[in-house]
Amino acid sequence: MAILPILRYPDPRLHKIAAKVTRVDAEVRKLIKDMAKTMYAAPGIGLAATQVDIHKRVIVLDISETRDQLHVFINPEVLESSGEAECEEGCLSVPGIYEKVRRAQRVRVEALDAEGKRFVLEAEGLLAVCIQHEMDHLVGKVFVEYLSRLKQQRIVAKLKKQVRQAM
Ligand code: GNR
Ligand code: NI
Repeated sequence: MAILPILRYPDPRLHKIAAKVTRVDAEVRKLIKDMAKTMYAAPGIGLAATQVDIHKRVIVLDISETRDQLHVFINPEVLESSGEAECEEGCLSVPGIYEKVRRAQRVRVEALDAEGKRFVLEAEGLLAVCIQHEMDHLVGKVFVEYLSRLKQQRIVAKLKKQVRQAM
């Protein structure tokens, strides 16, 4: 298993559109293992393949305190969403930035699991937030794009400063 490098906003590769997985084969299962390892090491509660520069519709997620409840979503689709909720979000591709984002409160999602078996999950709360955040990554959207232009500019400046100071 490998820890993969995570792309950082405003890397243009974060805006690529992920393609549907046509077969859940050994290569996809290897990707899932590497993504899980990368997410746990970061540490984060979710990771989309886009963030590790693999443009396939694959998400891993674990919101448990114990870090032992891995969820895998391949080709996820939202069947239904309802309500509104605001949550302070962060992103491994936007390190150190936390901002409130409004999303649906509940989502019903259909996806394939790591074995390629279809399932439907009803989520609310943090799980619903995280699923929507990760599904946005798969269509090239980063959470800061919900914020004002001014806030986005400030975030880019702050991230550039972080990179400069790390050199
Ligand atoms: O680790 C993460 N925490 C988080 C907190 C609030 C809302 C969404 C998230 S997802 C994020 C990991 C990540 O960047 N996934 O794409
Ligand atoms: Ni993210």
